[in-house]
Amino acid sequence: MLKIVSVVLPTYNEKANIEKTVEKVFEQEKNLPGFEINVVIADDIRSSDGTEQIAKELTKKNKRVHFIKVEPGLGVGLIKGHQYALDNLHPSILAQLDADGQVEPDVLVRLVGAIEDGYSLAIGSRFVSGGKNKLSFIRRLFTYGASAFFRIMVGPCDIKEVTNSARALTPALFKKINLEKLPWREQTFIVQPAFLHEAILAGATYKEVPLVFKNRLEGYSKNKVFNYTYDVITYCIDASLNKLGIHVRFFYITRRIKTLVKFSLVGFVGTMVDFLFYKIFINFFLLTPAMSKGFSAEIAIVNNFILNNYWTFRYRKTKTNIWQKFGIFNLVSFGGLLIGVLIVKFLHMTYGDGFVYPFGRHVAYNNFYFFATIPPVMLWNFLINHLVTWRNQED
Ligand SMILES: Nc1nc2c(ncn2[C@@H]2O[C@H](COP(=O)(O)OP(=O)(O)OP(=O)(O)O)[C@@H](O)[C@H]2O)c(=O)[nH]1
Ligand SMILES: [Mg+2]
Repeated sequence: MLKIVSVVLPTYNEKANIEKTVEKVFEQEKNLPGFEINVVIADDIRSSDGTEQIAKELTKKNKRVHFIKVEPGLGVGLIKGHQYALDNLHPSILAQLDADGQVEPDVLVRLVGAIEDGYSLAIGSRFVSGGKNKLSFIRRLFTYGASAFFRIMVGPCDIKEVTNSARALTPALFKKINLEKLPWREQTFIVQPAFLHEAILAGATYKEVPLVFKNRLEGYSKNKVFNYTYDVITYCIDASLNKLGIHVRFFYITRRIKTLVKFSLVGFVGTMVDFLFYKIFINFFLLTPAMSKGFSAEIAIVNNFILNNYWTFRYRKTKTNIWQKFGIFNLVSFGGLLIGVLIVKFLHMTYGDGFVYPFGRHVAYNNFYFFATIPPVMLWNFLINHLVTWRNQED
């Protein structure tokens, strides 16, 4: 009796790649004596490019190709794909690969080999001998950074590759994984490192096998590197809090309030810029604190506009062009600027120019005037930009 290895191929608009990938996966069978390959294509319901039609044709031509339609998200594709295989195909090994031809399917032979050697989890890796990462500099930096951060914060230290999907595992291990804790329904690639983490908590014995990752054959990337970075950082913090016995669902919460977190970070950077110029205007141009605050606040406004437009609210669809947005941003931020100037003016008039001497250092009063403006101005800025400048106008 041949043993079955099921290979899940998650797809989201992969019409140009799916046929070729399936063909290449089946080609591996000759190098897997004793095994029969079954493919499960888990196509995202948002796929609109005809992937479904091509995949369905493939299922007609080959009974060992299976097709399911799944809710949005890479994690949903992978998990539902494995669940389908377990329910319908009696697999001895569960495997998964990208469907875009980036990874040569011959990695399947090495993944299956590791499971045959007794490991319960095999990880395709660009970082072991024979592995290669042929992506752009930014992508390589991300892969490396994510891996380092994951190993330090979450561990184990000896896993080198945490952010790709080429893996194989035993059904027994899959069933032990706590899907309640795994954020597999989130629309992000975080399922890649998170799945590893949960598998290890479930007692996985693992081995990395070499993998060459090149640029995708056709189609476009669904990987949003900046969002993914954010998710990796918050997931790792969450996991290390868990290790300390603190269960606050940090990952989920920070995902829900992501816009606010980004906006606050921009606000923080803007405040540094504001403060820097405030001090320059006071100390080098000898302007009054209130006037310095007026100029420095305007510089910070430009800084914040650029960061918010190209980062915080990048994916918002608005009907206004960039100059209109900049105009509105300035107009509403002017409220914040005015609040800041008035607070500084009031405090300066009340307390004048003086110094305090904490720890033997002298600190000018005008520093405190500046910091007193931060909370009210931030509150004003967030509310007004949330409600006006970047209001979603998709309809
Ligand atoms: N079902 C499903 N599949 C997805 C989703 N996002 C990505 N995929 C598939 O998962 C695989 C990996 O996605 P890619 O967009 O190639 O991500 P990547 O390989 O990190 O990025 P590139 O290097 O630019 O290709 C591909 O086969 C995609 O079609 C999704 O939301 N749902
Ligand atoms: Mg890809």
